[in-house]
Parts: sequence; structure tokens; C-alpha cells
Amino acid sequence: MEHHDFDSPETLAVHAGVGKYERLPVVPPIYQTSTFAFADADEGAALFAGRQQGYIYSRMGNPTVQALENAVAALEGGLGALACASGMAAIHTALMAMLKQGDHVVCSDAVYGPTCSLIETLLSRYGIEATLVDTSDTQAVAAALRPNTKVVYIETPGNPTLVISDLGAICRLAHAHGALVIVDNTFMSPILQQPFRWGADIVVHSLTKFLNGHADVVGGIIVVKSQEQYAHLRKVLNHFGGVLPPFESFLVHRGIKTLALRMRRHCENAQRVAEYLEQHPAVAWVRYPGLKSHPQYDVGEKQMLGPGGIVSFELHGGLEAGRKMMNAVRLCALAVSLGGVESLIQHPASMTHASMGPEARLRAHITDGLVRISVGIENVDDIIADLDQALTTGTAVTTYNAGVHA
Ligand code: LCS
Repeated sequence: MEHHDFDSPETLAVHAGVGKYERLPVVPPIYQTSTFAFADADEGAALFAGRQQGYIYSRMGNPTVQALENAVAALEGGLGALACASGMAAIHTALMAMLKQGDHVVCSDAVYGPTCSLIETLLSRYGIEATLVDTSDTQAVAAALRPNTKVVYIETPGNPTLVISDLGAICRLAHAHGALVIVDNTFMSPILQQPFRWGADIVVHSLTKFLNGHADVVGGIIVVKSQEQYAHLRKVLNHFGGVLPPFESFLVHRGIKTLALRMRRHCENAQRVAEYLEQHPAVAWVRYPGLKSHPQYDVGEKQMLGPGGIVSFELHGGLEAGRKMMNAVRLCALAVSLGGVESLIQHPASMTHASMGPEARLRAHITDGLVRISVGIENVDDIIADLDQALTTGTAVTTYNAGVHA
């Protein structure tokens, strides 16, 4: 890990990974190259044998990618990080690297839809068993542990129900059992939650979301805290091959410089949106970690440094009313993904969590009427005005997207 004279997240977000270059460009250059020339055959052999450190081939490592990896590792308080082609590539690589045939994994039931399908249906083809439980209930996690449980996989707050799991309690439980804890920290970013502080062993992110923040890159990252894990994961990622290219790495690293500012604004705006929705007569319930009505509000207060930018709710009119509202927004875009500067609205049961199937959604309390908003950094009064007109009229047909593409 790089040494830093400063360790505040705001300063690390701007400086970590940037390094010092000859003639001092303030921004690290994009090494848009697939391969690196050796000085001579002996050097090539020494690099491959690990007797000498250096870049060889961009699937194995690239300075622009490394700069991003150093930045995220520093922000999470990890030892190193491995940038992957997507959040799913990071999750899949981390799980396959840590599990083998005959192992068992315990996973949060409220997770991003494809994570649930990967763990529940795809891993079983390789002889890896899974139990999905409500990990906000630490006793349920304890009850799900088996002698062959090797990984406890936690997403907190969970997508899209925002259920919060107690990281410290689960890490203590898992470690006493000899299992590793992998935490998907996508919804919080390292600015709002640092799972290593609570004992987590590995942190994964979809870089596509808050870390990049500008909705123009798909990427993921695995953060580790031991040299042994880093070496093992680097080998596995090199063989699976799902690495992040240099240009995408450059863009994400650029986005991270404003991460601390953006997260503060996402939290302020989302809090206002959640409070607005909670008092609206058409709204049946709202889930947001910054509302006292959140069932795990106290756990959130303990382990999170802010409630984040995602709000979920359901209208009294259920699915049909939610559809009308989503069709009526003008400023918010009707789109999946989250964590960008722009506000997005979407319907998990038919979109992000469709692949889970109805039974898994029911188990995770993802109701058919649940609507999820990723609250952007726009003027919050404009966001609320948009939601207000969509809720009260429910009839407007011109969407923001339609306007842009017309
Ligand atoms: N983890 C979480 C918590 C996510 O929300 C997502 C994507 C992923 C991992 C996967 O990352 P990706 O491969 O897409 O970079 N979540 C999405 C969502 O809620 N809407 O669209 C994608």
C-alpha cells in the first residue's frame, strides 16, 4: 500500500494513487497499452519469475489501473485492490477464489438480483451450496452456519430494501466459525462505511455506481487486507481475465476525486426526498437509513457515516400507481443503475431483481410495488418538485429521456 502523509478521506480521494511522475504531470497518464517492452530477455524472464517487479502485460497489471487500485485500497483502509471488468466480475472472482467444491456460503437475502442468482443457482453447478438469510438478524446468520461454511457474504444496506446488517456482530460470529466475511460496500462507498473497521476480510464494489459517479463506466473492484489474499486473487483474476481496461480506470479514478463531496450531497438530498415521501398521503411506506422509522436505524447509526443516496418506497396504489409515477417523472430518468450525479428511478421486481424470481424476492421482502430512487446531486427542490408532479398528476407522458432523444 502507498504511504500517505494525510489520511482523511477527502484528501485521500484527491491524492491517493496519483503518485509522483517525472516532470510532474498532476494527473497520471493513461497507459493505453496492452504490453510492456522488456530491456532484454533476462529482464523478461526475471519479471515472469517474480525476481523483479514491473509491468509485463495489461491483463496482469497496468500503471493506470494500479493508480485506481491504490486509491480505492487507501480509501477502504485495505492493503491492495484488484480492478475488475464489472461489479459482477469482482463478486464472481472473489467468491470463486475463496470457495471450492463442497463449501457452503451464507448470503444476505436482499442483494442485487444477479448476485442472488449467481450464489443461489450458478455456484451450485460447481458443488458450492448456499443459504440466503435475512442478515439483519444476526441469530439467523448463526443458525445458517454449517461446518463447511467458508464465506459469509453481506450486502449492507441491501439492494433494494436497504435492510442493514450488523457488520461487527456478523464478523465476530463468522470468524469464530472459521469463515471469511465478504462485504459488498457499493451502496455506501468507503466515504460512508469502511467494512474493514468492523472486521470484514474482503470488500467488493461495483465501481459503476458511487465510486465512478458519472454513469459512464461499468467496473468493479475487490479490496483485500492481506498480502496472501492479494497474491491469490491476483492469480485468479489473471486466469479468469475479467480486468478493467486503462481508460475506464482513468475515468473512475477521476470520479473518485469528488467522491467525498458527492456523497455528502447524495446524503443531504436523499434525506430530504425520504422525508418528503414519508409525509406524502399517497405513500404507504418509505425505507431510508436516515429515517427513524428504519427498523435497523440504530445499527446504521453505529456503523455508517451517513445514510447514502438510495431511497425505496411503495405507494398505497401498489404496482399500478408506481408504474404511473415512474412514467410521469421528467427530471429523474427511468433507468436502472444508481450512484451517479443524476437522479434515477426504477422498479426492482421487473428490472434489477427480475432475475431472482418471485420466491427469492418474497423472501427478501422485495414487494411488487417497491420503487427505488437513486437520488442525484441536483438541486433537491427540483427533484422533489419532479416527484411531486409525478405523484400528484401521474398522467404526464413526456419523460426526461424522451426529451433528450427526440
Ligand atoms: N453490487 C451491488 C450492490 C449492485 O447494486 C450492483 C449493480 C452490482 C453489485 C453489480 O455491479 P455491476 O456489474 O453492474 O457493475 N446494481 C445495479 C442496480 O441496482 N441497477 O443496475 C445495476
